[in-house]
Amino acid sequence: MLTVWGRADSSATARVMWALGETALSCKRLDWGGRFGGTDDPAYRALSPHGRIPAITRDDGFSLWESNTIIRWLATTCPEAGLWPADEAARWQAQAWMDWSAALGRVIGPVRTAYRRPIPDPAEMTKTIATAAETFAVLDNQLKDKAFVMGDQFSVADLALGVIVHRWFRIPEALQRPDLPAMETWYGRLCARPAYQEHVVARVSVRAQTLGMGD
Ligand SMILES: N[C@@H](CCC(=O)N[C@@H](CS)C(=O)NCC(=O)O)C(=O)O
Repeated sequence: MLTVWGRADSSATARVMWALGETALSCKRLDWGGRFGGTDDPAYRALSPHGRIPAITRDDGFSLWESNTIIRWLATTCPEAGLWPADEAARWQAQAWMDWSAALGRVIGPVRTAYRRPIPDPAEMTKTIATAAETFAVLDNQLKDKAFVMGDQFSVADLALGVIVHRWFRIPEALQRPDLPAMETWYGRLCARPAYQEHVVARVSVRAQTLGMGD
């Protein structure tokens, strides 16, 4: 049995739970990190050296940390799920998109900080959204003539990027985020996947949204 250590509303945990939902592997998840604590426990640090969530463990002692690495492991452990492109070029391009996902993470953070301030500064919101849009436009361009990041086949690249893009579409519409139509169409395709609905849409940024912050 596989165990995922991480609270369900963490974006990195949601990414792994979504990936698991795309495979036939069963798992249990332990609430860990954030308000649940536990990340400084020495036993947890042995699993996750940086004390971050998620980590996974298997009953035979195997363990892993870093969500994108866990996704790579899952994709190669469950080849029948078809998440790991068979073609060599597509496989390595997918790795590049996975690594590049960190660039999206870096630009969406300041946007969220700006619009969640008790008294938001309109100039800060406009500037951070414009900066983020330049980076998100790179993904929009990649998706222009494709169903998924690597083409027709859903893959690890979509798994690495889909949670961060969910955060983009959580930016309140009133803040006039620029249109990125190919990315929006792709986001619609992700939203049609049950595992994405269950582990990402229903979990990530839900709390702030119910507070009316549109997060
Ligand atoms: N690059 C790491 C990032 C891990 C990370 O920063 N996780 C956040 C949650 S999304 C965390 O552990 N925050 C502290 C906490 O929840 O206690 C990964 O993808 O696994």
